[in-house]
Amino acid sequence: MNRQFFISTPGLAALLGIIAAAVPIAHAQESGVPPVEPSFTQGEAQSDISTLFEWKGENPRTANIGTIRSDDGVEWTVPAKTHFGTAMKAPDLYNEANAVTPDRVADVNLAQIPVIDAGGDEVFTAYIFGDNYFEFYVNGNLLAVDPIPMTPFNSSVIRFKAQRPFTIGIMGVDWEERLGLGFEKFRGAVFHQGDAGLVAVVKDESEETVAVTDQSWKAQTFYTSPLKSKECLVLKGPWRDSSNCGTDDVDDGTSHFAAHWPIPDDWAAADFDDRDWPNAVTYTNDFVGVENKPAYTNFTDLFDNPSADAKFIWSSSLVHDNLVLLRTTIER
Ligand SMILES: [Ca+2]
Ligand SMILES: [Ca+2]
Ligand SMILES: [Ca+2]
Ligand SMILES: [Ca+2]
Repeated sequence: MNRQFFISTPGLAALLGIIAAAVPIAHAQESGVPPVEPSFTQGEAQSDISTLFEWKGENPRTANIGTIRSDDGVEWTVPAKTHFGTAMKAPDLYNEANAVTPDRVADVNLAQIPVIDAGGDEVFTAYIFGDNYFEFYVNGNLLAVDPIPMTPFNSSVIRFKAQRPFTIGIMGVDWEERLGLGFEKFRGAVFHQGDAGLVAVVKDESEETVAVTDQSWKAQTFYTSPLKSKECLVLKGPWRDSSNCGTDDVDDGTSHFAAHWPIPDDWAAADFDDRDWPNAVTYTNDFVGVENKPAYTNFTDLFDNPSADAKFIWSSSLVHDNLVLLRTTIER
């Protein structure tokens, strides 16, 4: 999100990326799991382009999707196949597009938020800020999707009934304007590398925090781009490491590559085996760049609570990894 950070200090960003990636790579190598080879596409998607959402306010952006065929003949939806058109939209914590702009969480009337039945009697409340889009599952059931695929930056509150233990699955998508390439058109840069990040807090009915996003979550990437070459992507066990691929904006990115992996049908289920997925990588608020986003900063007592600090999480590349699946289990 903080484009200036990447533009002005690419060396530092790369160094931080290497440091952030070092620990999980070691873990993944130890697991001895053979890597899953991706399908590669090259260039911008040109087929089945449609608009999911158009933001016409300040800094107007359009969230499109499209399809692109890989070398091996598989058709991929980019940036992601979503349930945006069919699923319930997550209620707003903060959303300029719906004129929901509370100054603090105390101004949010939780009683007005519908409680979704996810199987159980205990009521939980999840607060989520995702750059840019998320779909929220409990025990494999899709409860709600982010109402804003790209911008304006928004945050959501989802209430549901469940029984402990239960598994939360979140599909996170870093949206793009150059479909299939992961590039944005941003402040005059026509091939700008956008970045991601997601933070969430889950509380029980007594306001006790039962989960925050941190490195104990599992995170696996299923779509990564732009890659300046296929070879810059390094597979180490289940680790899909793009740290050699460069995060600078380019003048012409139309020949860059993307890597795609098929998403397991049951990835969000409680009994899906995620032991071989890498742990999530955490990123600081500064690195993600949220200081100018009230959808986050109006709720720092939620997201930056000193006794239960939710971290921004993602896979090893906040820039290249554009479709990341995240999982955690809330124990008894
Ligand atoms: Ca969003
Ligand atoms: Ca983004
Ligand atoms: Ca935090
Ligand atoms: Ca990206």
